[in-house]
Amino acid sequence: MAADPDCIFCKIVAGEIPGEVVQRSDDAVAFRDLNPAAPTHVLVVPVDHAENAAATAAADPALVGRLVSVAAQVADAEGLGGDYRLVLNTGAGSGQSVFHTHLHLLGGRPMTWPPG
Ligand code: DGP
Repeated sequence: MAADPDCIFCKIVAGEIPGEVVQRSDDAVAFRDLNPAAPTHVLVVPVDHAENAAATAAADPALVGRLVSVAAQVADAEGLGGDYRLVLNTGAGSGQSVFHTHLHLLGGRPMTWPPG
């Protein structure tokens, strides 16, 4: 689906509501999370709406790889030195709250495992 008129991330991608965009390409946009859980917390989203990473992978598997590439570029630009966490919450039970695919890039502090 190209865009969902009710989707907050589609609106950020379209510039209809504010977002602190740090990188943009034809098929992906990276912007800072509104409620950062780490000193660097950036969301990398596909321009095309899909409800989660599995749906994006089904529609365009290579796009998931491009999202990871964007996250790695942002991590470098943020000076994370190769230490960061990438998260794809998938489904409400995982903690997903916005149903437009988004890759969390978290860094700038020590990470613990397992996540909550
Ligand atoms: P998740 O729980 O995996 O669906 O993560 C959704 C993230 O999106 C959460 O960390 C907060 C962030 N978020 C929600 N609404 C907005 C918004 O309007 N702008 C920005 N920049 N981030 C948002």
